[in-house]
Amino acid sequence: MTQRPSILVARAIFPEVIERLREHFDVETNHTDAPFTPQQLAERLQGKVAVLTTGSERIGAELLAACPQLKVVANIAVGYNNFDVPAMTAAGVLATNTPDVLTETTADFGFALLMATARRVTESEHFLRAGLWSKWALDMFAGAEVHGSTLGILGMGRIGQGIARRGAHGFGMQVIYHNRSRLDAASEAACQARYVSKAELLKQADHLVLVLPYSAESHHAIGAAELAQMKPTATLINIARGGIVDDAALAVALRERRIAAAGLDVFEGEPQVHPDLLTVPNVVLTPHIASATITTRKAMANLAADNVIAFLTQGQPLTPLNPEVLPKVLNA
Ligand code: 8YV
Repeated sequence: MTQRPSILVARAIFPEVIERLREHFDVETNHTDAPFTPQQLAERLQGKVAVLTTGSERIGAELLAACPQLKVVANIAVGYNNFDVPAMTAAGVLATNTPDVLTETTADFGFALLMATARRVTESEHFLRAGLWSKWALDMFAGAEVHGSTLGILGMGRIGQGIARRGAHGFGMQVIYHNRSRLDAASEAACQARYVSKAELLKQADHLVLVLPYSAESHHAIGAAELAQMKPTATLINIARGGIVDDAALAVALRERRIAAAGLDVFEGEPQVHPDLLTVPNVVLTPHIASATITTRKAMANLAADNVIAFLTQGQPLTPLNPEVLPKVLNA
């Protein structure tokens, strides 16, 4: 009997997805769900041909050199800044991610965070829970208008377009966006979005939502200089990645009311959060949950599993990031 391939699932995922993987492979799981250190990950990967990862596992040249049997790394995430894709390609290791299945759920959350931030939902709840509500007042927790306002989107991929559609069609917002490349006319029309420069976006947006991938280029795309260009009444929403915003500069801008409020689902160095963000009242903070519905998280885990199964059994991954390695890996 030929030996079944061995694979690792680096974090706890849904039991039914593990069962599907076990129909094809010997599967090692992470029972405790504690993220592995780089050294533990390298040890666990000895003899494994595949691994399902999340944003907490970094895959770079050093790890790849220590794991010569590895053929495929399937990220349970659409973002893949935890991968060094050129190093994976050089090592002949396939990388996959989970696009599409989380688009609408993540756009829903982007809008939820925008509304909670603009309308001061968590700030007013903290006030109420603290027993501070003694009388109603006309201007109590008066926030910013959402309907009819100007929605700015930085990064106009699938999720950015989902947020734009919600803003334009659901809330009658004027949608402006900036992106590395301009959308085609049909896509702009579908979300009623107008392309502007980054400077115009910062200047005009009442609510600015960040949905761009993290890279060296987008590191601190929003820092003190950019925050200074925004309206003092504006809100900033980050559902993309920590590191795109300079969190220290944002905390200063929030404290000094240079912008009205922020909603953050992602942080530089998460799960650590900049201590100054924890003490300013005008920020809504959530622990990287934009794609977190059971339906969507299952779809993401299943797509990562399908990538590994389809690649290792048929040589055809569903959503490869570096398909150019396929001939090399398949002929190895
Ligand atoms: C993931 C995300 O849940 O898909 C992404 O890029 O940020 C989230 O949806 C998270 O990265 C876990 O891997």
